Amino acid sequence: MTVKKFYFIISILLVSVLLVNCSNETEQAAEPGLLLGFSQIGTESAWRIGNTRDIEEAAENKGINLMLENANQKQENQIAAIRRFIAYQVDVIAFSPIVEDGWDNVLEEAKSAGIPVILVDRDISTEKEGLTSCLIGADFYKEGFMAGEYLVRKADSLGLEHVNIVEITGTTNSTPMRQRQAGFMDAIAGDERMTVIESIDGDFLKSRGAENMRYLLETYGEDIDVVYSHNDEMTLGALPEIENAGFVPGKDIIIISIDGGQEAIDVLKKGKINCVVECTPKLGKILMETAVKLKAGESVQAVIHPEEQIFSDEMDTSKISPRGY
Ligand code: GYE
Repeated sequence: MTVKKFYFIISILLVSVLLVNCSNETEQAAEPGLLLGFSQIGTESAWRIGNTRDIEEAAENKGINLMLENANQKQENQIAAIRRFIAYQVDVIAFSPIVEDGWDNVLEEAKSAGIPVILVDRDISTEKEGLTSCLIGADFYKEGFMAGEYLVRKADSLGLEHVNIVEITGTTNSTPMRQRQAGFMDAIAGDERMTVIESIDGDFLKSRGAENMRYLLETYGEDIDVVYSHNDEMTLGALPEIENAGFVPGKDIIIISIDGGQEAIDVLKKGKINCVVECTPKLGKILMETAVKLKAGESVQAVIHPEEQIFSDEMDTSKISPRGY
């Protein structure tokens, strides 16, 4: 083959690779006209920050225009954001309700404006029908249940006779708080060794995890066998307090957390956390696909739960791949 012929074949190959890439890109940017308003709760955790990033990336990949508003942990800011989305006449509204109650009025307004609403991550509680189109988020009951099942196995393996548990919960009246508690309680209900000595609201915040842990240690000291914390942030706040009080987390006190962010997984690998139940924040892709369907007037699945797993000292933790949040 001559050098000329060689370069000719190479350039034909390059052009075809470019063409294939271009057609993929146009396929991805299929919805340039769709305007999606999304009200995010805030920036309280690595989970939340990862969730926001994932939603931004997914919107970009699909060519969807995203109006993103951060409510800084306040329901009134979320309500105001939804009202702005209605005034802008967005095609679809999505939001992660910080708590379950108090959404009827603003959602009635969205309904009257004919704008479909997607619940992301958390649910609402309402007597009214048809205010929202669907919910995309984790099965929090199952997460709590898996945490409880782990504890029963752990108590078996250590041969414990009495197990005193303190629970640091997420924001009162939020879906993950209610369901993670209910699932956990149901999983340990039949086990007479288990006693929850106190449940306390840590609002999903690291600072509140620390503050509550200090109080719990002052009150119950060495009677505490287990800390069940509803998210990694509160767990990461609680751990230094446990160490300062002279206990070894993961050994003297069993530590159970939820979310599965990288920082908590690194601590699990060091043995200071015993179990982390995964809750994935990667809801962006399915959110965008659902928004496209709703704009087109298609029906969507009422509840979509992502698959989740459990990471614990029962497994080879060195095999856990990077978490991405
Ligand atoms: O577990 C926590 C957060 O609603 C699942 O909110 C979410 C929770 C998550 O900020 O870290």
